Amino acid sequence: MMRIGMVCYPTFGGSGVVATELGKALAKQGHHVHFITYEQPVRLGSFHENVFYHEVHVADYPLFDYPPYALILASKMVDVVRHEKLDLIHVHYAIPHASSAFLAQNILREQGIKLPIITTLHGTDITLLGKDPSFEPVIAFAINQSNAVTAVSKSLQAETLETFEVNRPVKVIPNFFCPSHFAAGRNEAMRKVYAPKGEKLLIHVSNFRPVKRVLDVVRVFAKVRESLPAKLLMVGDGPDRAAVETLCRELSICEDVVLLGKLKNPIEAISTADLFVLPSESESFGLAALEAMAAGVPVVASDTGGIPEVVEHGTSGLLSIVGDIDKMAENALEILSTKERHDAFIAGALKNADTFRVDRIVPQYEALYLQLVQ
Ligand code: GMT
Repeated sequence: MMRIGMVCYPTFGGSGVVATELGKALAKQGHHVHFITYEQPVRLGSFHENVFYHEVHVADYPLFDYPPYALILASKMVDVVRHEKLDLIHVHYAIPHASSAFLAQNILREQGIKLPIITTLHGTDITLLGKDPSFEPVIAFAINQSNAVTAVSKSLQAETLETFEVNRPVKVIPNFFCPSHFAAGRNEAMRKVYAPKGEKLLIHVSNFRPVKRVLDVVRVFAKVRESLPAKLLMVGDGPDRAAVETLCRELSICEDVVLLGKLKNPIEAISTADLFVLPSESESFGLAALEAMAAGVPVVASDTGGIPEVVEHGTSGLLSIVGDIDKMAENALEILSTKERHDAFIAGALKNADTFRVDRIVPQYEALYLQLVQ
């Protein structure tokens, strides 16, 4: 049994979801998992054996326009490691977690306590923010100080090595899904609500940031809708939501587009759909696409970053270059063209997703932890 600290963003982002599911899976194996973050992670749920949650309280002090979260987090890590006797800390998303962990590690070393750190890179911590000169020196340093570094795809591994002078191996451990979350199958009752006349149901799930190209989702849908009765569910919220609403009005398709906002469990919504649309500008992995595949929902996505490592073109979905709306709509129509074709992609999605089952991936993290604590 190991005592593991898990540091992540508690929000709807994929990195927080991966950290939470990893922690839950490790706890089921008998390890003690201590989440350290500023809010309860959205997918943590209520009560799990061997799972503990330590909240980082950010002090509201008049001097601070920007409370120094990275420092408060480092102090909390020191406290939890000392009192819960943690064997290691696994941080998800380098900024600022890897640098806070480095600080905590050094403070603990002064006290005679060894703290191995594993940093998992998730994507925008490298591809967008990490490259920014306002973060780059600190992130490069913190990555190099971690005792082990993992990336969620080969594409992100390559980009990390191109972006930073990394002096240690970056191991690829892909993201995963838990089959038990998909056991309920297709939600026919909800399908009747959102596609009452048997329309094809397309879905998109994201944080509506520019990197997700949510306007492309709407444009692809509008083209699909010209050829067949269809509805679009959009799950999530973020900076581009208003632009989505405006575009739907301009295209006069509001009655066929439902913006559901943020959902704690998007799997229920994904499981009602016929097709998942992910036209991102860049995507280190595309956890939402994997969740769609695991629910038996084929994917139309852009051929970028780690997506082709997750969605097998021609098997679980169809990929095309970023921004090619016509091709994405054509791909969507091809998948949905006949029941036989759609069923073949559904079967392909389920088969393809199986490679990323929790029981295939989590042991890779466990093996890495064991190497570090020996
Ligand atoms: O930028 C995001 O989309 C959020 C970010 C996160 O913190 O969750 O997502 C990244 O990590 C996910 C989990 O590993 C990956 O599935 C996403 O592809 C990745 N996002 C990007 O690379 C844009």
